[in-house]
Amino acid sequence: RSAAHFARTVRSEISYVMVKPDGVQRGLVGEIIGRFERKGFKLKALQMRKCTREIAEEHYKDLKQKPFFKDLVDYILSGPVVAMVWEGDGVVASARKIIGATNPLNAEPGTIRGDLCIQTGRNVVHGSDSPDNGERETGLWFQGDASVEWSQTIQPWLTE
Ligand code: IDP
Ligand code: MG
Repeated sequence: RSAAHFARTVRSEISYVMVKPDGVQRGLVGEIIGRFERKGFKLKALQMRKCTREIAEEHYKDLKQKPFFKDLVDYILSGPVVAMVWEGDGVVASARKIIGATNPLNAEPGTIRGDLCIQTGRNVVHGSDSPDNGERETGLWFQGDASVEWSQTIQPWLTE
C-alpha cells in the first residue's frame, strides 16, 4: 500500500462538532450525538463545558467583521455547550450534510437543522467547514490530549 494510504489510515479526517447552548437547553444533546453515532463515525472526544469569550471569538474569527458577530459570541457564551470530535473518511463534508444549511428554514428535512430548529441565530449545532478547520477547532476546544485512542469493534461492518 502507498505512503498516502498509510498516512490517511494513521490520521483520518476529523470534524469538530458542537451542540450549541440552545441545543443543550432544549434537551437535544442525545438526538444530535445519536445522528453521528448511528451514521458510523467514530467518537474521539466529548466534553460538556462553558467556554470563554476568547475561545468563542477565536472559533468564529472569520466572522469578526459581520454585524451579528457580538450576538453570535454572546449566544455561544449563553450556556454550556457539548464539544465533540468525530473521525472518519469524509467526516467533515458528511457532518455538514447531516447538520444541514446554516439557515434552518433552508435546511432539508432529515437534517438536524431542518428537523429541529427555525432560526439562523439559534441553529443548535456547529460542524467544521473543512478538514483544516476540523484540526484547528479541535486544537482550540480540546487543548492538550483529550482525544481517546480506541478501536471501534464494529469497524469491519462499516468499512471494507
Ligand atoms: P455554519 O454554522 O453553517 O458553518 P457560518 O456562516 O459559519 O455557518 O456562521 C456561523 C454561525 O453564525 C451560524 O451557525 C449561526 O449561528 C451564526 N450566523 C451566521 N449568519 C448569521 C446571521 O445572518 N444572523 C445571525 N447569526 C448568524
Ligand atoms: Mg461555519
